[in-house]
Amino acid sequence: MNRSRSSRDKKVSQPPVARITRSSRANKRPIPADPLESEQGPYGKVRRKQTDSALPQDLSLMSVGGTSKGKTSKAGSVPVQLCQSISDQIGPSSVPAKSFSRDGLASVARLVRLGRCKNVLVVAGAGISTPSGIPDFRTPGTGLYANLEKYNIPYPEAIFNIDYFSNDPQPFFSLAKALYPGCHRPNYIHYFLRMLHHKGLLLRLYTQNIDGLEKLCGIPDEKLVEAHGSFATASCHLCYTPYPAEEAKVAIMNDNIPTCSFCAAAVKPDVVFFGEDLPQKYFLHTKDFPKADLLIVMGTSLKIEPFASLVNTVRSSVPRLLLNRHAVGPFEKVPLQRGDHMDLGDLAESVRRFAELLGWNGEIEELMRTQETSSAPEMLTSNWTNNGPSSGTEDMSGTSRSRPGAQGSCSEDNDSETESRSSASSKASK
Ligand code: CNA
Repeated sequence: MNRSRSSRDKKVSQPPVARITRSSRANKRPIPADPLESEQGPYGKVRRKQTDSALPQDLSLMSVGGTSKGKTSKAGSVPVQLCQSISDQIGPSSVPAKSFSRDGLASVARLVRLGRCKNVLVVAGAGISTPSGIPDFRTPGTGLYANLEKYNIPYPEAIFNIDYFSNDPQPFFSLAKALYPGCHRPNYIHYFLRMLHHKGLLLRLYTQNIDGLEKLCGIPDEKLVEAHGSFATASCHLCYTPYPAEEAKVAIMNDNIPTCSFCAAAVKPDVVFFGEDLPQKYFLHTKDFPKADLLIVMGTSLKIEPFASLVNTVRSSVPRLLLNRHAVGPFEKVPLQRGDHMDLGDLAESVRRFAELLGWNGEIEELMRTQETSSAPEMLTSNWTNNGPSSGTEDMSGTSRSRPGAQGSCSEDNDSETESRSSASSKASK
């Protein structure tokens, strides 16, 4: 079909695509930066001919046990692979939650109220959507990885592995039926983020989530980086020929495999699998993180690279706030670095308390009421399972693959985004 061929032809004339793939392996050594291989990409400096899965700057900062903010780890002495395995063995930090509560939130809320934080970056994960009824990956008992027996796969991550999908797309499609947006609504946490934008403070929200709830609550496209893709578009997993997302959804929901009209391979939603490239929009991080004056990390185990290393790329003077059930990434290091704060426990409760300290709670509740009463569709029955033991380990193998073109577009200089309630509401209800 012409559409396919022309899309292929276009790919040939496109500038080289940066290769940065999703992986939870933290054991890759940094590649020395070669300035000759760098070029100015659409979203900042990107590497050509990259042979590994993450930007050198990401890799050089990578350490599961924690590194200095904005500084290269001297971990030459401790192999990163070792850090990973130790961290995995000890699991969630044993740092007592109470010792960090309130003070951290109050300090950061004070900074925001004083007007010191006008370029806030948020790094989010599956934990922001668990209150909406969507399980995360790793929470023991309820996480997806604990409930994968029914998919008949050799190890949990196989379900998101592109090579495995190539051989057998069925396990992912079974899961996708439950993951497709439409069954779930944004919760208070999403609306808190929306309020951050409404107040003109959100520089960008980097999310690993694929549930689309950030968009659904009204956070505009240009403020959002869906680093692991989404169900909003679909394409051939082999030749990347685009495929109508709605048709793909109908096929998957009816237990059919959508196939590419160009090469007949299986089509999948543009969710980033292990071994696949991250969307080009992800490269906004090279401009955003040096600009940030506050980083909020919420609901993520920081186990998936290169996303996890983002938190180490803000300037060392920038305060970082972790809101999560337990300490993760650089926040596992005791004592915390100066400028780092945590509020450990239930995320929805922490965010509500944070909003109260900021004096935003009433506004958020009203926004939520307006939005959810006007736009909530009939809730569909959720397919989430909720049984079985936790599995645990990570083994991410996968061949790096290059996905041509960026997903969506974004504007870089849309920093004055304070919007009126009515315009915010009308956007969100679309
Ligand atoms: P993860 O590894 O499962 O970590 C989630 C983190 O959130 C854990 O540290 C939990 O303890 C914490 N958490 C969960 N619920 C709460 C809560 N109510 N209060 C406080 N803390 C909580 O998930 P990550 O996001 O770190 O891993 C990235 C993966 C998950 C991405 O690639 C996603 O595509 C993938 N994922 C996304 C969704 C979604 O879109 N909603 C769901 C499941 C998995």
